[in-house]
Amino acid sequence: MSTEGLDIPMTDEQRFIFDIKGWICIPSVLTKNETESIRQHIVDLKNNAELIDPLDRYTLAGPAQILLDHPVVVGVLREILDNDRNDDCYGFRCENSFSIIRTKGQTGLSPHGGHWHGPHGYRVYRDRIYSGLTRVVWELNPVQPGDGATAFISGTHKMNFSLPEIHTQHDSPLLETYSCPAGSVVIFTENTTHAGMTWNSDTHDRVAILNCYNAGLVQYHKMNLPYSVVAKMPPKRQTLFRGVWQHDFTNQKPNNFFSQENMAL
Ligand SMILES: O=C(O)CCC(=O)C(=O)O
Repeated sequence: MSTEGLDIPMTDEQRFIFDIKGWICIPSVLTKNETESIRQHIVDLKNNAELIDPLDRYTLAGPAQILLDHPVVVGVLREILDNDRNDDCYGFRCENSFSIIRTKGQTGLSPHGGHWHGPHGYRVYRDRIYSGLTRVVWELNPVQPGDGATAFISGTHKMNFSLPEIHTQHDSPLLETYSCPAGSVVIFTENTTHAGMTWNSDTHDRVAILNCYNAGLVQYHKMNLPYSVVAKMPPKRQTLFRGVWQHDFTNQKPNNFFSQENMAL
């Protein structure tokens, strides 16, 4: 079913789980066709990039562009990062995107996480989550139990003591992960300790896109994205890449638009 134009708010259960664990998995978000074309885009980026239009040679472009403000992700990010500034401008911003193609035996980073106290940190204030630096993982192939996708030490986004050395390794018994069909999404605050586990599937690679978001007035990653890539997007999606400031008092202008001059660095 196409979800274009739909408003899909975060559910109370999703909010509860996100707050207690620091991450949620929402299964079967994409259609089969969407999943297949986006997975092919990621595989082509790796193997045949020269055949792709240069402006689409990004993990957030081409068919993967729709993931940036997929209604399921927007519904969650509005609740945990920022509400829309108005009907035409998102409150949160996108600030990084990369993909993973992981074959059997390949491993990602060992357990790490931000645990920041500043604007990138996780907090709850007056019934509202402020997730800080937030990652959205799109699994484009099935993840079966034991395959080994991203794993988390749930609850560490609110931990009060340093992570013991023993839990900074991939064999920490506290790491927990998910299984899900292709086309599912996992959203986590980067304050939760997380790791890229060894991929174990005999039948297929792990193929995933990992997009990163933040509240409107904070930036962690330097984006280095050409203007022409963003210019190909619909206007509201472009506002995910606007500059990081609130109000221009000289010109009496709030920051609720994207332009070549108003693009995050
Ligand atoms: O490789 C993975 O599955 C996790 C990616 C990761 O560690 C990160 O986004 O910081």
